[in-house]
Amino acid sequence: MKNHISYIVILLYLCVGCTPEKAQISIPVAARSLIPYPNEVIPADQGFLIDANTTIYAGTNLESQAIAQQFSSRFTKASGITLVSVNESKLATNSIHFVLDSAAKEITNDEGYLLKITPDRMIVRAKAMPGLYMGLQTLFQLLPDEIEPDAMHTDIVWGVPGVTINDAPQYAYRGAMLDVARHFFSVKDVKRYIDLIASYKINKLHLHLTDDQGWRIEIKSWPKLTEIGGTSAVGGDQGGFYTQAEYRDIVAYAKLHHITIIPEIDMPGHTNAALASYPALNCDGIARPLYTGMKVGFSTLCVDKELTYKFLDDVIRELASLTDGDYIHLGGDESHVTSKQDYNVFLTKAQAIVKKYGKNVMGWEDIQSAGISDETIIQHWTNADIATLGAKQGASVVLSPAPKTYLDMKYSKDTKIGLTWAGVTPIDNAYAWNPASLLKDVPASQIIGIESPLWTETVVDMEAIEYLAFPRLIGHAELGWTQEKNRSWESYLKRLKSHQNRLKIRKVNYYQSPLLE
Ligand code: TNX
Repeated sequence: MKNHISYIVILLYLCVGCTPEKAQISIPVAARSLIPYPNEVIPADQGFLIDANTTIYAGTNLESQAIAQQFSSRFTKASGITLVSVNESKLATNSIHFVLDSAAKEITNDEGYLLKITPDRMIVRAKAMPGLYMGLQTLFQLLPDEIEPDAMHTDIVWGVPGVTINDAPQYAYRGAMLDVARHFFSVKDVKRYIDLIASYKINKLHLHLTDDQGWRIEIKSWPKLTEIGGTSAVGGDQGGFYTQAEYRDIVAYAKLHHITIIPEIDMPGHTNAALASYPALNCDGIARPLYTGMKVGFSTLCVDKELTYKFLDDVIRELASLTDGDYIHLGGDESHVTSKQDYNVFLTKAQAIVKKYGKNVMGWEDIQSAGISDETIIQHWTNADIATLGAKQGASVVLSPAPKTYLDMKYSKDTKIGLTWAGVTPIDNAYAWNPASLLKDVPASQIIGIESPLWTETVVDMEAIEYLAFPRLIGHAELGWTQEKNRSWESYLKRLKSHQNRLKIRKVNYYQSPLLE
């Protein structure tokens, strides 16, 4: 492993006339790999050294105190040094500050932040909590790699480059999607995924909760959905589901990481697990057998039955009560055995139910045919013309073009897991595209972000999730956050190469692409 520390100039000397015994440190900011790259990075000569006398300030605001606490506890775990925490805002030297300032004029966005590192202090300033959290992630990236959890290193000089960073995201929606239906993943796995994606400022986690192969969320008024439909998975592998308490735990954990969970109940197709659980949901009243294959497009809810809408109402009511975000995802893809007319009737009714429970609709681009409102988010995955028709109705668009963002596509033909229907996606291909110009006839203002789906037909455990997601998802995080003028494959590749060390420390089973050699 190449050690990039070797080219960092660290000057440690005692500064005459400064705070007694505080050493000075000089580290070029370029020696730290910032991903996603911030809007504005102004390097300074002298940096900050965290030592046993460093104090940490978060004012009287409980939320910013919680951010300071996150910094301290991770720092203590990594260094063995306990930072003294002070809840008043005195600008002492040798101090770290987390400042929530709703009047800060230089910060234009709730997720934006200012970070200033001088020899005397490090200040992260934001006008809202999401910005303070995003600034914290950047601060971690400015510390030595050993700040990554979980081992303790007592021999590290905890130097931070001198720099002023003024940052804010390009897109409000920066998402990852995990398909927990084809294979089920435990709460622990989902939390690990949340930990990892939060570091790259991803702020949405879309959970694909139901599909032909499994129903993964407890619905108390329809218990057989999980008692029966929760038991299967692709390949006859073990099924599973989240109780509502477990799901709430995921939502709360995500919230701590400033990530909103977007739940998806895919319909009217991709519903075999529900059709196997309740015979009455089928038009012929006969339960379908559980399905463990990988084909898509063979199932449909019964559009003409009143019971279908009672079912939907119950499912969406319960799901809405578990959802703290504004959106419920209705799927709507690949309903190949539903007639076009039935599909549109069904989705019109389903959208009204989502509205009735106070949420907005998100759906795959296909749902536009039913008529959608301008509060809808459509997710582009395969057909630019269809997505464009959705945008023409005023909807916002999240981009998940399969050849670029589908994390289940193989890296190369030799990749052992994954699919190839949208091609193979090496790491440069996943990065090198511009969200603003992907859909020629959609105004840039309607593109609200990008999302990277990980479908799990071939993905059976956390190692496999990490292998397919990393490092491609890191590149997508940069596409979602960083302005185009600050992005280039060359710059990103250089940063990613040295960032690998952090993935290793975190024991992420990432794909060591030949491009990283
Ligand atoms: C297409 S993307 C699907 C999924 C599959 C995926 C596999 C979409 C809306 N539908 O049902 O799992 O391809 O890559």
